[in-house]
Amino acid sequence: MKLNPAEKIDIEAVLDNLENYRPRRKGWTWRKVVPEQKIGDFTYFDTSKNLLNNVPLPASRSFNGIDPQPEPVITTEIASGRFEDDIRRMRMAAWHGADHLMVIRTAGQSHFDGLIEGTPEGVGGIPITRKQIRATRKALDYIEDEVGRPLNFHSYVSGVAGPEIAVLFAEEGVNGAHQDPQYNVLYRNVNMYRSFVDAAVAKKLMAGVDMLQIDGAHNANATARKAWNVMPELFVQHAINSLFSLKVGIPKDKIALSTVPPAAAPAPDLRMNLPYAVALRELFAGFRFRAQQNTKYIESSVREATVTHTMNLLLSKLTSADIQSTITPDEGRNVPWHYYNIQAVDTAKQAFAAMDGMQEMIELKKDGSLKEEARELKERSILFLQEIIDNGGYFQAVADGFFVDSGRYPERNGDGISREMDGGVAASSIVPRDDDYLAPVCDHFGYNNLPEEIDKPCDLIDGCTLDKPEKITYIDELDQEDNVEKRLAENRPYRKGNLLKPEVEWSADGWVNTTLFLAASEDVAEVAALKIAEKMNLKNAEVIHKEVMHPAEGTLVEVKGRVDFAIDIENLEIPEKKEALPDDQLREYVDNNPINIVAATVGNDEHSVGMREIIDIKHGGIEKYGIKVTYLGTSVPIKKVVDAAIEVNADAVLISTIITHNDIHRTNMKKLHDLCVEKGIRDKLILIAGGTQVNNDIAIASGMDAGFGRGTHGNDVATFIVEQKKKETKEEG
Ligand code: Z97
Repeated sequence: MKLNPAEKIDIEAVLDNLENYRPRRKGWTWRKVVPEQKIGDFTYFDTSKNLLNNVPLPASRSFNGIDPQPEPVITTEIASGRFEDDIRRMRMAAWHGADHLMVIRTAGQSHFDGLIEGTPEGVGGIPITRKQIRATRKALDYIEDEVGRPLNFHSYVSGVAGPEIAVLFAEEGVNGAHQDPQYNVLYRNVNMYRSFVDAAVAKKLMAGVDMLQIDGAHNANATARKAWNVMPELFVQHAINSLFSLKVGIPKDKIALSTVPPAAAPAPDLRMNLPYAVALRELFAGFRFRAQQNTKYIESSVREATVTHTMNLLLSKLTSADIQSTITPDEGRNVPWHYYNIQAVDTAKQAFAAMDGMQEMIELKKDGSLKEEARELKERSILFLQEIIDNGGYFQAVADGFFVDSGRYPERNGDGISREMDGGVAASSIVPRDDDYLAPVCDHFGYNNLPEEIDKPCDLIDGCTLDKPEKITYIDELDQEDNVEKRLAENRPYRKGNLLKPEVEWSADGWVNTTLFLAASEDVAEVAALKIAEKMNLKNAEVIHKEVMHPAEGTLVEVKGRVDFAIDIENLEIPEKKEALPDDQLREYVDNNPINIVAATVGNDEHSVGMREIIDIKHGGIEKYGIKVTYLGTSVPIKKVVDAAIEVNADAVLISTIITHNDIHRTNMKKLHDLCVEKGIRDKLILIAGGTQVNNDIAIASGMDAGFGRGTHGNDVATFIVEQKKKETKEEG
């Protein structure tokens, strides 16, 4: 299947014949970095290969649509819960520049003790299943062909079913995963021994298919009461997982440290986070760094989250990031809006483009407080490790509550997470392998009593599922009611038919977001906003953000709510889209064919702003293309306009009417047309009218060649004039 950029991805086609889908590659892919390249008018030093299909940043309009792609892999975390909707988001994210698509299912995956088949939504959340993973990887194959860049698909290996999940991921070509036994122990209360045994098995499988691994240290940041104090511990957590992974067989360049700046403004962000980032990169040189925004400080303000994200991007640039994760402000809003995923990807792309080549100009100081603080952090973390050893080792340290304590080591506040050695999920479930233990499968960890003459363990059974995917038992669905086919049937009219509803989380869910400013205190504004939402017919309305502008003068409120109607797109009258010509083309034409126009605000109208916006060079008006404008001012009689046009031998006349009563705008246009006819110059002149009440149809009906209403820019008018002139030349020729 080849995707057509003008059409939606066909989810039903993705699901078709899924039982026979095989991943076309396994393992992680980095971007193709180009050390120096020319993109548009500029030379870039820190970019990677351009995309084939893409959506550039809005401001690229002024730069010929360029879309420089930064060096680091860019992550977006997609978590609608429905993989069929995630796929559509992934496509949008990929077009904007994401190439690491992370999916976390809505259930704590580690609460499932085994694998689930099919695509259930269940109660209490959605598990990872083979069908969703396979469909997603298959869709990503199409999407990566479309954007022209490999896309890494990523999920999480955790919980007691971790090893099974690792097998599943290895079979299905998942390219990266979080795997850190400390996560299970600290946050999911899985028995500590079991967690480390499982981790060895899972890591071995991940290594076998070249997957990238991300650790779980960021969780201490998000959990600790004073996250900036856990910096020494974060190093310790990274060290434990990284060394363990190396020993199991994952190569260094596939081990990524999940690093999150532990503080955020209003704390003195850089002064705390920069020494930390520097120390981490020094201590763990050779490993990879996955930088992510700290979710702990994300409140409901999109603006605030974006600034924190941007400051974090500066840190990544000043130190390094192999993978730059992007977090959406939805963490603070509890609704995974597509567009925040996309906007966060854009934030990273924009900030990295802005900072391109920065290291050529500035350098971090090698002495002074930065160096001293980095050194101190390293010392504290090494002492922490030493204490763990002196205290009886890792397991004892966990039991003694060493981890996620809010004190800055060696200080301890006694609020760390403590787990019992013989407690937790699946305690006492480890069984020693018998002397004659034999597992005839590849990428198997630990003791295996294999016959000596064998090449590959799975030769004994004529291949395992990693070698021979046809041996995988594919179960399509377990539940005939709770499955993707039912969901797709329900929203098919919206996806494939003519109906359209706003959406946020899932296809056609009807959610909208409204922003209100209310001149009232916070408490009043919140309740009032819900009342207003009710009157606007929004169902299930909820305040998702409020910001005090002043305790008494007013509050900004964002409300989400659901609409229960749909629009039939067949009934929409969609105006023909007129694209403005690119600036370069307009300028070139006018250079070779000088254009001369007369402009005025006519009648008794003193409003000149609209007309000025269209002609003035400062506002991107038509002057900037070299068009010569004779501006006559405001309240100009039509006769004077026509006389001036004759005098300067104008190519076009622009009139504007803002204030209108008794249809004066129509009268003025007709008058202009009639007078031009009377003077015998109508054929030679392009007549254009503008104003708030004017549109193209009204203007044409009133004898003009074109009319422009609200939202018009200089380039729209210039394009019309240039195209008319071209037409005339053709007709004459
Ligand atoms: C991220 N923003 O960076 P369960 N293993 C590890 C984890 O960190 C997680 C899981 C497993 C975050 C995303 C937090 N991390 C969310 C090392 C989750 C997930 O499905 O919650 O049981 O495990 O990725």
